[in-house]
Amino acid sequence: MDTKILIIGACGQIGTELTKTLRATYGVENVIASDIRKLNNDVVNDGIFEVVNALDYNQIEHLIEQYNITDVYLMAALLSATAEKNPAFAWDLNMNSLFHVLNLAKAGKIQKIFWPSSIAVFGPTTPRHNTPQYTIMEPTTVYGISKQCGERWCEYYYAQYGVDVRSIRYPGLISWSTEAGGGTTDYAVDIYHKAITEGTFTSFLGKNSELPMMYMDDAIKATIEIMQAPKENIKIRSSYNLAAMSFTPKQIGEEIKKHYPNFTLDYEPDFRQKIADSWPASIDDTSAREDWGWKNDYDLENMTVEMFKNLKKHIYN
Ligand code: AKB
Repeated sequence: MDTKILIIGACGQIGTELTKTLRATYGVENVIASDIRKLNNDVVNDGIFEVVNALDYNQIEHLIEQYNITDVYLMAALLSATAEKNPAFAWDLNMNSLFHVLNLAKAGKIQKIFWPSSIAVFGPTTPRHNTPQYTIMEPTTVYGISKQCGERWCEYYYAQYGVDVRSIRYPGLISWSTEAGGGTTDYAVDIYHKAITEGTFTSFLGKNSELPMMYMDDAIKATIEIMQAPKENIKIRSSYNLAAMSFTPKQIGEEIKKHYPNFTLDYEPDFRQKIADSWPASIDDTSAREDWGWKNDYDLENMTVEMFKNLKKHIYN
């Protein structure tokens, strides 16, 4: 059967770029983008788009039947900072949307699921440097708790019902074309915009707060590669550690100064500092590299070149 894709949460930070790449890879007619709101953007205007509430099982089931969907990418979620402000809704959205899709696969209505996890599954008792695939996991954020529980359910549905669900633990994601969506790592997107528009930036994380990060192109590549990998190569059914680079606000500031020598940076840590302090500084992603051939293309240096090149060409031209 040909691949027919439904993306839930297609207008978000990852969904927007994922939709574009999936349409280019599988054909516009084979990718159905959906989100709770209909924006005036490329996701809505450049292909098939449906309004869908990720918490409505019947709506999702109806779309799956209408379009003969085989693969679902469930990208709808509340991220770490937003989730702390609305814990009950974050839990509801992050968990029940996953259950809907897992149950649709269990019922044989779809063949494959992609569900994103995060470095937020780790907590303050996890080894912070080169965090292993298997280690202590005691997340202290609502978002992290929902992702950790989601991972356990993914593994359970695979083991009990043979549901082909695949997942990666995204680090902080940096993109020039889409806004960050309420996370603790968002400063690393805003800093590039402010370097161009104002020449100065105030970071909501302290200067030595080191976190794992990734350029969006690498994250999209990983997402599509894990979904295209032969089933037998996917040996981990909770979620794979995934890494590309780690840096502090001070280090990204120094990289930016290579392009904008007069750029200034100061620090006013807020409630997100506590979240960042509970997460790893760097990640060991050997399993993803060995099992399905993951390899990043971007580090801090070439990502910064790409960010400024694209922001100047497409946004601030
Ligand atoms: C966040 O900061 O909440 C996200 C994440 C690391 O999952 N970017």
